[in-house]
Amino acid sequence: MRIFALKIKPKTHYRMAQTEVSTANFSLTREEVLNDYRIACESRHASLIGRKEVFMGKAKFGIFGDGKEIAQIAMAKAFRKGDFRSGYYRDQTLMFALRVLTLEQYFAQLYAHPDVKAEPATGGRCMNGHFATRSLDANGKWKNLMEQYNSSADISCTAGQMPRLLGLAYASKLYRQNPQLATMVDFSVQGNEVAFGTIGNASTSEGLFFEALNAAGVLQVPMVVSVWDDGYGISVPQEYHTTKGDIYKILIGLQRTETEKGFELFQVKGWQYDELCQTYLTAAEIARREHVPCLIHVTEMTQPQGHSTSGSHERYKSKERLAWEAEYDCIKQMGKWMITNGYATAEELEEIDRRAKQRALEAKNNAWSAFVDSMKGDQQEVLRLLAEAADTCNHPTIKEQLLTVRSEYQRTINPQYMDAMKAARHGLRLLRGQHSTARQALIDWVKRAEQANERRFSSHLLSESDESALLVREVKPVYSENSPMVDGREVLQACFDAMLARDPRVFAIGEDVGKIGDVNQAFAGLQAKYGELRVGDTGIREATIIGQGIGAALRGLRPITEIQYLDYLLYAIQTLSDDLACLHYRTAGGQKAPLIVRTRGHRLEGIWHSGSPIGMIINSLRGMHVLVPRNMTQAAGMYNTLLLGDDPALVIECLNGYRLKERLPDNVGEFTVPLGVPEVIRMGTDVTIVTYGSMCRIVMQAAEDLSKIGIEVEIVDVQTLLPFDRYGIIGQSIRKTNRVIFADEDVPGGASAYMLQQTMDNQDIFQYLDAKPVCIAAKAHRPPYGSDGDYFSKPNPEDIFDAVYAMMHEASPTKYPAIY
Ligand SMILES: Cc1ncc(C[n+]2csc(CCOP(=O)(O)OP(=O)(O)O)c2C)c(N)n1
Repeated sequence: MRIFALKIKPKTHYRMAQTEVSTANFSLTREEVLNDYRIACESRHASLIGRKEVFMGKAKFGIFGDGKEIAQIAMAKAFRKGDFRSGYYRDQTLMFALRVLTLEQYFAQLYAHPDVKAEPATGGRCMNGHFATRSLDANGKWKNLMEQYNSSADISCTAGQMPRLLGLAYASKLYRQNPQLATMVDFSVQGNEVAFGTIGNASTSEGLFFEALNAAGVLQVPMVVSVWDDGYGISVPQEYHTTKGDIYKILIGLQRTETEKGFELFQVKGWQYDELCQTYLTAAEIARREHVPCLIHVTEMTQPQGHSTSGSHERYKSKERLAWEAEYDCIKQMGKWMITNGYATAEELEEIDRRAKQRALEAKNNAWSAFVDSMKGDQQEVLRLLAEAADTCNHPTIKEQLLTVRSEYQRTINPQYMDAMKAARHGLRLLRGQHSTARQALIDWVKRAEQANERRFSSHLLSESDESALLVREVKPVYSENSPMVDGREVLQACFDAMLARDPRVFAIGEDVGKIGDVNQAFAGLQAKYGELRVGDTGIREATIIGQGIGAALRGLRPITEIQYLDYLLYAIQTLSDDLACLHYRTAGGQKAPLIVRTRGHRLEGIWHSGSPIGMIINSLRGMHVLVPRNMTQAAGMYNTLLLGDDPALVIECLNGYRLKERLPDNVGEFTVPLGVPEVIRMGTDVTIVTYGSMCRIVMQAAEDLSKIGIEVEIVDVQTLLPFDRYGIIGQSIRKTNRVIFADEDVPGGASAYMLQQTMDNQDIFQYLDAKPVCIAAKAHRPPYGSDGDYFSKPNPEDIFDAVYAMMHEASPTKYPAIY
């Protein structure tokens, strides 16, 4: 055993004055060092073999962690059970070292093996290098996260991991500082868990990186960010990415001082094993103990095989650089260090490397066999069914064609599920019109296989657990004689008060949410009542507000994160779409983040305060519920529903509804609005108008005017766009009126078109229509400021009136003569 003194070289600005680090002396046994070297070698061989597999056509794309092994071995030493990782595609060695990824699983992901037993991170849904551990059991219930090393699920978008990282670290702060959470021992022990982040040097140019770092410094959360610096971002060298060509230099201002809170910064070379170990142990200790964020800039990393299988780095790296990379390869340097310090002989290292290669090859073969074998059943079955169909076919040409389909399928190299399906469907095309048991058997197989493939490739978009928000039963609001008329915002305030009182996991954050209780005061007075940790202000940083919520939700909490205005959701839409909405899907049910995102939008004033980009939202947020309550009572009921469920959701309140009077339900904390159930808010016989949100009031106004001239409009408030009308309520209305208008204030072709498509495709309304269905939308531009701007841009009651009237005129020109 050797003992090393702490020898992290202090920079002039490097201070650890506040910290007494117990890792000042640490030991590395020979056994441990040899084991580390073995893991690094296995990881390297996995990368080398993986690349070859892609070039042999056995996988479609490969991106590997070669050149980054040793720093990750060091990080693993500091990583404890209960901790979380939020990183990117280079982190395979960390995952191997933590033993949360086997070599077999690594290759299974490369091949896209669609079975969580073989590929537990994503069930074959993400390309290789997208790591994740499973936080949920097969029933979608939380596992004990304190018994495992945790990795949140990677996404491909560079720096997209940063907002979530902030939230994972923030959860520790809540667990440490909110005593009401002390019983949640499956998620935290006094907030001692560190969130480890990794990012490539080039990706630090992204705004999300700086936003997350700044927020972590403000919040003082236990987050250890590593920048893997190999000098390039694909082909683009450092000087194009970073001012002064050095991320460390430009982050110096974050460094904490004796008097100011901030970060602890470190810089260390990616090939210096012992220094890396010391640095990681030191940083993790500071973060864990003091809740101070740390950043470790790991320099002089390499990329032996280039960026990915898409190209070769010889095209953009100089000969000198390539020679340097070969010499400063981290595994080579670790080997040298081991020999110099007496840990191993050159022969021993060679032997470790030889065995590592063997082991990686063996794992590759195991994974490939398992992948291929998993499809053999389908293959044999379809070949048999096609042979049977050909045997029993009396038509010589068709028989021959069936045998051709069969032999082409049989000759397919590395056949997959789709090849079986293609062959069966092509066979059935040939068998059309025939009545044979062989044809029926093939049809039955296709139906069964469709179901199986639906599970393999399309399951888990939403929660499938018994906590699904879709299972939450309706509880109607109760009113008594004494139920007061209040401002809409007070209904919400009473609802949030009840939520905060009954569930310590709930907290709300956002711009102006804390002290003033949000810009429309739905949280007014609640910070004073529940404290800053439960109802808190944030900086103006929409993406990381969402990330803060995602990370906390991944660790068992129930955040309500607020985006102040719907128009500013665009700042966060990438994180919502790429990270939150697809989380449950991309992990094949392995992780969930039941985050409630609250915002307010639709009509108010001007280009940036009256947006309703609903098409953008519903198209990019599949995997979330998107709720559009027409008033604050409906909103409150929806919040109650969501909190009982375990899916993420976006609730868009009506910006102009907070001061409108509503009756406060007696059971404001308990009543629920079921999701996917539209409400008929006005009965009528002539035309159905399908709408939602603020437009409900506009349409209602038009309906009153139409009623005066004898036209009765039925108004359906869809209430939730995702999910959409699960029980065909709109279709029922159209069956009665035979005419329909879809009205909203999105752009033409936006959510009005979506509502039309949903009812057309799923409710077969075409057969009930006596008139062409009509979509009413806003103009394609955003509304100018002022009342005229609104009137001439967004649908107004007169537009609705005229559209309905035109339909009635078409049906009966004498009864309804033309207005214009
Ligand atoms: C938002 C986004 N832009 C571009 C890409 C394409 N892309 C993938 S990796 C990469 C370079 C990243 O370089 P760096 O952050 O230094 O990490 P490295 O791959 O070198 O480890 C780029 C541009 C992406 N995945 N996401």
